[in-house]
Amino acid sequence: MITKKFLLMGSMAVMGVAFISCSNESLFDDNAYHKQKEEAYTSNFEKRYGKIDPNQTWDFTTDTPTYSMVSTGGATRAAASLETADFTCEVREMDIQPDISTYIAANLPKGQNNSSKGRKFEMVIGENDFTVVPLFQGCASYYWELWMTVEGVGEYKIWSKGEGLKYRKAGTNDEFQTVGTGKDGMDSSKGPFEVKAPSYTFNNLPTGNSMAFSLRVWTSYDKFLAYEQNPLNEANHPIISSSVDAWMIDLQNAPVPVGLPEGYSATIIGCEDNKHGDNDFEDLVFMVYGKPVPPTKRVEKVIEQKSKRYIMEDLGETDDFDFNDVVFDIFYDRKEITYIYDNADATVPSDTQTRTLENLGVVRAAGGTLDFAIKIAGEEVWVKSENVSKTQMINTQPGYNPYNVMGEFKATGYIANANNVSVVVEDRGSNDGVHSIPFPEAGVAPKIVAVPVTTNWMNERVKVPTDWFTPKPANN
Ligand SMILES: [Ca+2]
Ligand SMILES: [Ca+2]
Ligand SMILES: [Ca+2]
Repeated sequence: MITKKFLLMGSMAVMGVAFISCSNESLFDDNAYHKQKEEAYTSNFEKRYGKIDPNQTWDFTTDTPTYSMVSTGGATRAAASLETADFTCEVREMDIQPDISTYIAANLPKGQNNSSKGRKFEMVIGENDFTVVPLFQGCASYYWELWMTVEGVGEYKIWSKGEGLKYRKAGTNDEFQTVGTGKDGMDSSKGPFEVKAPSYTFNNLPTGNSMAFSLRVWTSYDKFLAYEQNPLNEANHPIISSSVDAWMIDLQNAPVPVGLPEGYSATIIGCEDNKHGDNDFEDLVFMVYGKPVPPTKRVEKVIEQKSKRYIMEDLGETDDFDFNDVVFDIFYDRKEITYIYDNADATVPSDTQTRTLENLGVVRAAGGTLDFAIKIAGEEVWVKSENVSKTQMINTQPGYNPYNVMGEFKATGYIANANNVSVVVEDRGSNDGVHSIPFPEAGVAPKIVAVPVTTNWMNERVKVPTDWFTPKPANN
């Protein structure tokens, strides 16, 4: 949510100037004042970097796209159910032997990052039936449902947290205890356990189609109830934690469970329920089995994007030229590309899907002591004083973090060729108002320049080196 507070205060300050100047004999001309500051800046800039070539432009970036693996999983999406297919699902109860909880205790220790134990995946539906069985439910305060998404069919809810799942310490005659919908899950360090679990056997799903799993996660059971009452309210929508977004992994070294009938194989899947979570992948562990189990496909997602870094001199100190008073990156022409492979070892994808993403701005540093607002296409998108103290210099001291994220904003309307960015800065004096710094025209002393995002900005009060601004010959 962007507020307009900053600019309102700015215009009030300008009104203050007008009032004071009217009541004063010496007429104070705001434009003249800023013009004088501009001239002083140009003069200081040329003293430092030499005479500016009238053809010199200030965008030093190239147009090369970059690729990066998608690291974040479930974006919040609208939950929709399409139970239109004529497949069948038979529910039974299944006894799970203690070998599974022994495996989980050894391989998915609670609270450890276990993401290297498996991979994100899809499955391919075969001609035979297959069965989904929840095996283990860790202790977690979130509430979730296990869903299946089948290409060409839709989404189908398989199971909800706690439903029909019972366990007891192995080798005892204790009563089986139920697992609830809250924190009262199974603690793998207190096992091994014998488990009675519901099993869901699917028949007649379309052979050859892709299938993926997801958890729909609500931060509490109350949130889920709010969703049930008002599913149209976006605030009640679940987070989607999916097997194609690496929130569920097919465990690579898992055993075939003791007691599966002859000839059957199984894939055991660990789930993480929280995108800011511990990645222990033991919040839910379930298996898919069949004769054979539906084969797993490898899925990879990458983001292709172009980028520019804008670094800025805020006119606070006209002889400073560290160009780190505002540093932000814009990622544009963004696409998420999903590569789908026939099997885990394939090197050539059998299918790709592309989704267009919104332009993204990331604020990296703010090495000035004046308040400022970043504008994209004339829209205010980020204000320093709404996020940190305006006088604080952030991430510009030696050893600063070049990947720091001070803030993010949607860069809707950004046009890379036009460099339609500007920064509105509060002036030094309390009555000086604000002034807007656009991306500079060719040949003027720049206060903003665009550089590749791989270019590091200056440490505090270190001038940008002269060769950055060496005049370049005019186009051809
Ligand atoms: Ca977890
Ligand atoms: Ca500066
Ligand atoms: Ca600075």
